[in-house]
Amino acid sequence: VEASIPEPQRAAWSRNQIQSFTDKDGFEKEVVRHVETTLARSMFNCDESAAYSATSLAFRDRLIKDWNKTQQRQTYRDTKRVYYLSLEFLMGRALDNAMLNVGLKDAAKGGLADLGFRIEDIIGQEHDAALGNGGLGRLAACFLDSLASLNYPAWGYGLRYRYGIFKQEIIDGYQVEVPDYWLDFNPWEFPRHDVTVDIQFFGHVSKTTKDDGKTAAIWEGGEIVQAVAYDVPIPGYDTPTTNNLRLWSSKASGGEFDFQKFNNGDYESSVAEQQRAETISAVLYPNDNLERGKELRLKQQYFWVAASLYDIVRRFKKSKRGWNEFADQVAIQLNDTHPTLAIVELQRILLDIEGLEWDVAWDIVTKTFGYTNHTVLPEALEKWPVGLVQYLLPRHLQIIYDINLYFLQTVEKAFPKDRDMLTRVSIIEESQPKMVRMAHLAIVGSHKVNGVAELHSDLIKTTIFKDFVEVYGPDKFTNVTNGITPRRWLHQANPRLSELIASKCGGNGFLKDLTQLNRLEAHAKDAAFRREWAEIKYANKVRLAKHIKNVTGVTVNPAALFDVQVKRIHEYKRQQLNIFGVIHRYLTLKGMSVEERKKQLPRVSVFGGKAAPGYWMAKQIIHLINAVGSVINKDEEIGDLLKVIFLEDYNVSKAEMICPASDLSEHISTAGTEASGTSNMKFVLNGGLIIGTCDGANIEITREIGESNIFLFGNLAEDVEDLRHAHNYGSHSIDSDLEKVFGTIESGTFGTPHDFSAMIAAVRHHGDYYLVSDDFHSYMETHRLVDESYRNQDEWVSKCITSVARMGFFSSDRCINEYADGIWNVEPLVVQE
Ligand code: 7GP
Repeated sequence: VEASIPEPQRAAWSRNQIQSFTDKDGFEKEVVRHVETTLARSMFNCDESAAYSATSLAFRDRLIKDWNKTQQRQTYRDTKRVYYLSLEFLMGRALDNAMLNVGLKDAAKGGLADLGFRIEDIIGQEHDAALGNGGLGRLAACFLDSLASLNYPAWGYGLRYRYGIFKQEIIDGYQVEVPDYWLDFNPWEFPRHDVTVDIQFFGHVSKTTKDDGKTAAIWEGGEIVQAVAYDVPIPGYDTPTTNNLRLWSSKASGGEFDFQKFNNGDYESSVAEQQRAETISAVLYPNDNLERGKELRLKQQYFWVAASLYDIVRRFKKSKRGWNEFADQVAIQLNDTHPTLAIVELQRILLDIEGLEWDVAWDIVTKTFGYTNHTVLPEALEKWPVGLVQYLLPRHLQIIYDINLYFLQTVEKAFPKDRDMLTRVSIIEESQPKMVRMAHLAIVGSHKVNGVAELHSDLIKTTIFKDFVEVYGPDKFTNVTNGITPRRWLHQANPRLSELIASKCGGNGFLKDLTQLNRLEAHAKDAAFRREWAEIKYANKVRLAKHIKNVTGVTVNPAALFDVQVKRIHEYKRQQLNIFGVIHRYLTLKGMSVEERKKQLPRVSVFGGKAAPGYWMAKQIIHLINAVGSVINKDEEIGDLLKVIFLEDYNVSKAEMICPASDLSEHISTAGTEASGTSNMKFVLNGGLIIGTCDGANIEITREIGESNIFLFGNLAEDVEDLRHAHNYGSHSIDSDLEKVFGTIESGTFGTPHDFSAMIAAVRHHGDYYLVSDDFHSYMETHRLVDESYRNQDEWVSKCITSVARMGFFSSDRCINEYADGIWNVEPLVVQE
């Protein structure tokens, strides 16, 4: 029961609120107060770690006030809210972002300097919040930033993993995984021990007859696990709006122990039960673009979805509105199929608990949900064995069967004689064992389905979801091209470039309206501006070179062309194509006379990215990159002309250092496989050019910045099918330059050839599924053009400036506005203060 407080009292309290600091002196006082009270230390032994803690706590206090006001305002106005359900939020560090978004980084910088610290060192103390694998999780984080910055009433819902994505160490050239325990001290989360939800698993379903004579299902028995909320404030940029990211943590429902067992002397099993419950939110599954059907993963999904829906429904009920208004008040976006059980859970709540009729309930459900697909790779499409769902969630399986029954009835009416159609679109795959197809369930239970770049959205309509376009018509399917937040990926990652841009764009307005970057275009040919621009790029490269020296011991020349490929290691992303290309470059250099060599352009090839622990081929690729580096980097004949670097443990905070330092970045997936890509946008926004295939968002980037500012190569998506077919059924001859590369590897130049034989066999003998050989020649030719182009620095820098000027479209703000208009039907809640 909430205390009811008389209005005059409330008003008095809000007048007397403790004021937030607004300048350097105020900030310093807060830091000292936190060091001496919250941390119980003295300023005399305040080290960097304590200074980080106190600085974070000072900013956290500010955020929490804005957060409270935002929540009050949203509750009071009672407008429609968006809920973004994502199993991954790859947030990175929070402090720098908080300082910039509230506009007090300079105050903090000065204050910390007075106390004897450099702000970069303090920022560097923070552990990344790495609750995600790659693109999908980072997109969710960019969306949260945009939602808050644009004042949308929005919540994120996810899991509070005790272990985020593993830390990667490279030992003797091999990836070694180390657990990422990140919660030692996390000032950015607020445990809400009063916000808990009991989540049921297992058990059985029985039927009862209600007063009105109708039957209802009751799900009973099984076990209960408790979900506890942890809230993370999400500050908008240059606005008081501070939204909430709610992460659920699992806990045994009996409190600390099962006391009965404990008192009976069965101490071990009472502790075991607690541990079993805590296991649910213990660890993030480390696969990117791959689903492996583990029982614990399904438990995670239901646990998170059920807790989130309970919370959403509870909040809706407070408004005392009728169910017919639910979809006018609530929009839920499914970040891929991981939260698809939310569709079934809402139908269950409306049907079994709230007593609505099936059709009425189902109408509400489909109006509420939207589904975003992030990949067409077949190995990533989620399917769960019917038996497993039955065992874990017996009532949900019944509802899934009913959803399928009614859906197939409508399909049958529309396609009377087409049995195959029914088999193809069915939510249940009639295989051995039978499977629940989550993507089909997500489509049937949503009012909109979107892809994440134009090509990808076209591909889902013509391949994996083709039948559904026939069933529902094309309007259910739409495109929302991905975007990135310019706050983190330009202003925070590249402060000097951001400042230079501001000086030509009439201030910082471009950070909220990225299309204002077009004002730069006029300066692309201005020699003085180009010089400043190039100087910043050089400084960023010097910083990266220092980091490379620190962590690998290799000296690289900052004047060389920095060629970067950082992303998850995956055959479809083709790091193997890149490293084969590097070997070819090495062979070419070795074949030259000393005189000829002198004319060549020095290059540094930088790689970074994690391989899923069970992805053997990806680990081989990492090993080859490291093996090649250890030979080339020691070759005195080659010297600065070529260096190969593998940066271990690529993550968000490292990306913030790497993106601003690249001259060229590689986005070279086999056409049709990379749904969008988002790092392509980050690199161009930071004044680098890209080499890439006609895939994902590369296509739209080309359209925006112009063909002459991008290095495209390779086969087109429409030809991939035929080429694969030809490899398998016709003759398949390998590119002759690539054969030379293979020969070199096989001769033992980079260590035991057997270590790399599977990578070569994949191209030579197993159908070259990713078209490495088909694209090799065009890839090498295009790299030659890159070298040629880089020689003319004036023109190169002009291209970079022009490209940045034309990147306005790729802000996640534009993207979020498209979701808001086209899918969620929500409005921003403008703040008057
Ligand atoms: C990724 C896509 O691979 C990437 O192209 C896209 O930019 C990103 O999503 C954001 O839309 N997909 C995943 O990370 C993933 O795991 C399978 O998808 C669910």
